[in-house]
Amino acid sequence: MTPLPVFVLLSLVCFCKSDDRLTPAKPLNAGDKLVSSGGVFALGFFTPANSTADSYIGIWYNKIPERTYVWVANRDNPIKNGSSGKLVVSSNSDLVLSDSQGHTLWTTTNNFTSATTGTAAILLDPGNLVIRLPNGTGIWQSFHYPTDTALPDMVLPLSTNDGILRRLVAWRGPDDPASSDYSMGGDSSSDLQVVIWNGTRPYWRRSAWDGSLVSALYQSITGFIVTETIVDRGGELYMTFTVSEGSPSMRMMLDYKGTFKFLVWNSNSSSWEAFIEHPSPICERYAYCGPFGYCDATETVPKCNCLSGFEPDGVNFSKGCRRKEDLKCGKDNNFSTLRGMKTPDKFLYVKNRSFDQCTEECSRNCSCSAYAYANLKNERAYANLKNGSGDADQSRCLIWLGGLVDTGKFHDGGGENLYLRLASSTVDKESNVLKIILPIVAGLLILASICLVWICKSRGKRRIKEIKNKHTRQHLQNSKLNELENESIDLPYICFEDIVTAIDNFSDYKMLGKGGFGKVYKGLLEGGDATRNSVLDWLTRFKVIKGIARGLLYLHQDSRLTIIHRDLKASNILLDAEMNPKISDFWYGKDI
Ligand SMILES: *[C@@H]1O[C@H](CO)[C@@H](O)[C@H](O)[C@H]1NC(C)=O
Ligand SMILES: *[C@@H]1O[C@H](CO)[C@@H](O)[C@H](O)[C@H]1NC(C)=O
Ligand SMILES: *[C@@H]1O[C@H](CO)[C@@H](O)[C@H](O)[C@H]1NC(C)=O
Ligand SMILES: *[C@@H]1O[C@H](CO)[C@@H](O)[C@H](O)[C@H]1NC(C)=O
Ligand SMILES: *[C@@H]1O[C@H](CO)[C@@H](O)[C@H](O)[C@H]1NC(C)=O
Ligand SMILES: *[C@@H]1O[C@H](CO)[C@@H](O)[C@H](O)[C@H]1NC(C)=O
Ligand SMILES: *[C@@H]1O[C@H](CO)[C@@H](O)[C@H](O)[C@H]1NC(C)=O
Ligand SMILES: *[C@@H]1O[C@H](CO)[C@@H](O)[C@H](O)[C@H]1NC(C)=O
Ligand SMILES: *[C@@H]1O[C@H](CO)[C@@H](O)[C@H](O)[C@H]1NC(C)=O
Ligand SMILES: *[C@@H]1O[C@H](CO)[C@@H](O)[C@H](O)[C@H]1NC(C)=O
Ligand SMILES: CC(=O)N[C@H]1CO[C@H](CO)[C@@H](O)[C@@H]1O
Repeated sequence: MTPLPVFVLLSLVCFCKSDDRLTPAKPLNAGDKLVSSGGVFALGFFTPANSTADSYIGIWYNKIPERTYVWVANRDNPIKNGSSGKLVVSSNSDLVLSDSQGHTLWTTTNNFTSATTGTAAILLDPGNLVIRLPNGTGIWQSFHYPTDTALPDMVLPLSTNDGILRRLVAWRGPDDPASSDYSMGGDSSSDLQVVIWNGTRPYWRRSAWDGSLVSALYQSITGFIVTETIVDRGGELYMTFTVSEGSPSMRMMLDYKGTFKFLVWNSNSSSWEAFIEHPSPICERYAYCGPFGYCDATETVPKCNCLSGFEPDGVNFSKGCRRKEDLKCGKDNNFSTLRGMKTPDKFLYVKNRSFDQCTEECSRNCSCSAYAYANLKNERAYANLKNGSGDADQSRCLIWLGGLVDTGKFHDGGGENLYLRLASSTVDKESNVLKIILPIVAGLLILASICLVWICKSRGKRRIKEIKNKHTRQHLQNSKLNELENESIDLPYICFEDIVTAIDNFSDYKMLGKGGFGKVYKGLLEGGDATRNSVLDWLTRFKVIKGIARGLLYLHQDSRLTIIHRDLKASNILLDAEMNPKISDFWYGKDI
């Protein structure tokens, strides 16, 4: 008779101290809950606010007063009618939820038939419920079966190689955990992009992965950092995010309206605050601006615009944009470089191509309207590759045949170069003039400066000779001579390393364009530019104008080559540090 009270007492002790695990001997009954060892998350039965008597098994934040569910086991099969459910670890190492009539409402499908009496289901502090065999091997985890929420360090595969669809699927309503039509996950046709689906139709799409690991970064005044990344594990892409130590609770979720949100818990206001939302603004919705239109986030109020070389087709963007000038197949086409773009959808992913081969791939096919290129194996990605794909192809050549839909322009320096095919004349009219002319001008300038240096040097040397002759008996210091020799060069000397630094080692995103004479990059020398762009008072302007006139007179009359400029305009006038104008971009031809 005596052992029984002791047993009852023991099990009472067990329940008073919230446990973090279930075992075959200890099921979870209505009213019980598991609490992770650090007290961060809790798992138990719940009935949503404003709902009927249906109840569910879920995981929620244990310390946050506003009840927030991050995972629901039986979202599409609730425990009906106030019946009391029961969650047990079965003899074949599965979690099984059943109602009071004994109907199975939800179960995992491990079906381990070997003897596994010591199996336990444990709720961990990151919010992950895992099933572990007695020897510690994990055989199932809730992080692999997300509902509408992703937590830090949870990994969402963008491809579905194992046949299991892992998407965030939104709740049907604020109080209804059932699966709705909105889901978010990898686009199985390419594995390169994340899409929010409304049923089978895309509702929002992220730009195709370009190899950069950090696609979003948030830093608040309190200094915590969250990085949302895509991880390449041997050719398979995963999306995940991490937060810095000591940061408040954060989660990524798809709400019942189909909006993707990145939320942080503000303990001061005791509420969740969204710091990233998609689609937002409205023109970010999938294909909202029509073919060849794009959502321009660089505008104060983001709105649809047409890609360069295109004009609206009709009064609004419902039909997108049409070419200002039709393409003639095979000849007379050029590519215009659009920077900071979200790559359009419906691309063809051509494997194993260099940049030039990718250009060629698009040039030679008349129906190709654009291309974009990235090297997925950039340094950061490479350093983070887990069992990197070795020599596997890391090029990402995307080409578009036909219309460009769902394009955008980012306001924050994100995005990549999109090379858009246009009729040559359109390209010229648009922006390419500078790109073609600049290298020529640069070449001419270099030639001119070499001549100048040579002339000055020989003059200087002659002068030095004269001085030497004149003052043969005078004691002339060597230093004076050197000074004279140096004085004759009035051009700034810039070493190659500085140029490499200024243009980020010939980085693609510093490239303005490509012309017949080579590539043109935009660079800022250390300590250069951007301080004087507001000092153009009228006196300075007048000085500039006079300088230009003087320069023109020289070109037209006084120069030995008698040059006619033919393209004098503001963008061809360069200013030096003293605001002296320099005329650039002139031609010398025998025919004029
Ligand atoms: C329940 O519904 C009422 C009215 O529809 C609403 O005002 C209230 O905020 C809801 N409560 C919760 C917790 O959603
Ligand atoms: C729910 O309970 C009510 C009364 O208790 C009963 O009439 C009804 O059939 C039950 N519904 C289900 C689905 O079990
Ligand atoms: C579990 O495995 C056994 C033997 O492999 C099989 O007979 C049984 O149908 C399986 N049960 C489930 C629920 O899959
Ligand atoms: C643990 O046990 C399972 C089943 O008995 C076995 O498959 C697995 O290899 C074991 N793991 C380790 C680390 O021993
Ligand atoms: C999602 O699709 C349904 C029809 O399939 C439509 O009624 C609804 O407006 C769509 N939602 C959004 C946000 O566009
Ligand atoms: C909460 O309030 C404290 C004190 O006013 C402030 O230092 C802290 O930055 C606030 N935290 C947030 C997340 O606003
Ligand atoms: C765009 O214009 C078409 C034709 O004029 C019209 O039917 C459609 O409703 C308009 N769409 C919007 C969003 O204004
Ligand atoms: C362009 O490429 C597509 C896809 O590879 C192909 O179907 C089409 O025939 C090509 N067109 C030409 C003119 O080469
Ligand atoms: C993969 O990584 C693990 C640990 O990082 C290492 O032990 C293993 O050798 C790697 N495999 C390959 C094929 O590189
Ligand atoms: C890529 O193409 C080169 C030839 O251009 C070939 O040698 C190499 O094997 C290819 N790599 C892959 C991964 O297909
Ligand atoms: C700058 C540039 O790429 N120009 C090319 C424009 O297209 C014509 C004809 O295809 C080419 O000859 C030019 O080189």
